[in-house]
Amino acid sequence: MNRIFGNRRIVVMGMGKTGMALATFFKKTGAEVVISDCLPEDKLNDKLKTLRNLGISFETGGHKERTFLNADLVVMSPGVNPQMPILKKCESKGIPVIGELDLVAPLLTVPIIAVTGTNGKTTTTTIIGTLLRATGKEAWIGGNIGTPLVEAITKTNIDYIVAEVSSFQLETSNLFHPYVAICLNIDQDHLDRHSNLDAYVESKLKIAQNQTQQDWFIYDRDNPYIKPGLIKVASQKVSYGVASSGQEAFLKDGKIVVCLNERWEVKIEDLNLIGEHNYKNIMAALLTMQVLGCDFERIFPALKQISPLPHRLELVRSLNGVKFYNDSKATNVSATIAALKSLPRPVVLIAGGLSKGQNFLPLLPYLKKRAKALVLIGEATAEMAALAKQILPIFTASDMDQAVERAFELAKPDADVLLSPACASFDMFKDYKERGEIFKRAVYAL
Ligand code: UMA
Repeated sequence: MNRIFGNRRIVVMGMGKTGMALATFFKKTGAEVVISDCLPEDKLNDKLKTLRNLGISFETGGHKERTFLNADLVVMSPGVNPQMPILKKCESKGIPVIGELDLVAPLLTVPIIAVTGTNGKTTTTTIIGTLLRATGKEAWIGGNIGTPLVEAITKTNIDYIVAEVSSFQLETSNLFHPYVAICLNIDQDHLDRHSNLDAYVESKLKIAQNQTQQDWFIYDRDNPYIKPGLIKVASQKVSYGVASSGQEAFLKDGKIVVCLNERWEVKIEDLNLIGEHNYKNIMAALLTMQVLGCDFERIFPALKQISPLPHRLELVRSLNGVKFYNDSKATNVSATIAALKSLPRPVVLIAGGLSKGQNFLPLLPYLKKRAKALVLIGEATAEMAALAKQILPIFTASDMDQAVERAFELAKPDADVLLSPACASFDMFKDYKERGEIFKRAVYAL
């Protein structure tokens, strides 16, 4: 590693989780590293303390041209838009600008199982990692799920890397090459970063761009956006979906059936995860297990134990016959539709936040069928209210406490309360986790 990076001047862009991990990695290789962030110093105090302790140079309050044009290599965090003029200028001067995936691709030597898709990435990545561990394999689980992939480079004695990868990471990747690539589903999201839906779909399908006949591509055959891109996928394609017409995974008579190499059947009543979207996530995971030649006898007990991750259709509490579900991770329309389809009773839906340029129209038929009322919070309130007001009663709330109190009153006695915002959280909260925690606190305060 020293030979590759030692004495080279590397600029890392962004002081988030990825940037901090990248800078730490480069420092250890002996490179001359500078980490640059657009935020002012007083917003980065903890990070700066860490960087000082590690002896890593930094700049704050903007990305200075002199710093960047003096570099031998620039590595971006996923949240950085690769179209930024300063990056284009670096490229025009012959300075390579890469993302995290292309940094790690040549340095990782164990097979990679990579999971992308609009929704369900974290759940599926976790299921695959958990099931692999249940079969005695050493699986490193990380990526967009929260532990930057660069940290896997220094791990030893691992059999597989199970990585969640986002469209932001894939957009800037040219070298990333997973052995098993999984594309769960694609629907509109992040249209504030990707120029349009086609560009978003294209980024997602880059997960398979370097795969060959020796590799595997597992995908949701029910998803209309994946199909047109399949022609470009060179690896062995395996699909899953709700209905069966002789394919390798499907739902039948209350069972998940997976039959790529051998026939595995799992009764959905044996599972803690609910909803068709979760059964499909499980199909993708079980297909991966069959590709890797794992033993069902060891997988099945572990699968039965898997529970929803926090903030994903998480049952918080039951009060006076009303159940409260926290689905704060639903940051786009299709995730909220999946939640509405999954719950058995009508709901009062708490939604809203930052729209990210989405079209909310596809929500309407599900609101009509499954929701008793809608309580709106955040910046998208007016837009969502204008669309839904013909269909169901609409209320607005200025904060989460008010939203929960109002929803509880409206839900009694025959409905449940679901927080599933269909929007990002950053207008009112630090992230979806904080939004979910504040919701839970409000529910327990009732
Ligand atoms: N920044 C700049 N210049 C810019 C843009 C950002 O300096 O032009 C700085 C910000 O001021 C901030 C830092 O960059 O200090 C943030 O970097 P980042 O947005 O890349 O965030 P990280 O903390 O590195 O987290 C990233 C992923 N975030 C995004 O892709 C936005 C995390 O996914 C991921 O867990 C982490 O790397 C580890 O791999 C989060 C996410 O929301 C959960 N992902 C999106 C999603 O899942 O939908 C894609």
